[in-house]
Amino acid sequence: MKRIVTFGTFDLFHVGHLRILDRCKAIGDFLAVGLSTDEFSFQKKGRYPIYPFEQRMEILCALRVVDVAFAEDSFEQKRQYLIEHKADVLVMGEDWEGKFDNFGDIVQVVYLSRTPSISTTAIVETIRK
Ligand code: C2G
Repeated sequence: MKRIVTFGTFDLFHVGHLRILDRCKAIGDFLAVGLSTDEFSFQKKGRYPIYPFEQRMEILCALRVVDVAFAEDSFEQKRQYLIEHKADVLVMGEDWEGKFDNFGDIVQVVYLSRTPSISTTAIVETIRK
């Protein structure tokens, strides 16, 4: 049972999110997703998500490829999350390339290419116009 863990805000869920989750699941047998809380998202991005945590959680848990999702409150707790969820592999989009290599002592760290030309920020801008 190869356990994959990934993290994200997954706001305004789009195919870029779906594809990386699909690719995470294809690497192993069990996928646990750390979902950024609203507060943590604010710390990361300087704005609150459009969809509140509960709705982002509901969408994630409805996906066939997601086996479990949990709250991600901070970067500082990431090692603890990985241990708690018995991660074998930490997978992140390439925008995080290198940022999580320090967990290489407990998990394999994999960075996957992002889906081009789609992002929550771009969607928000388009809607605003
Ligand atoms: N992603 C992607 N392609 C896109 C957009 C996003 O592959 N077009 C990936 C990101 O690389 C990330 C995941 O989808 O791995 C979730 O993206 P976000 O919700 O933007 O998550 P982020 O803000 O990067 O949070 O501790 C890590 C953070 O919680 C990651």
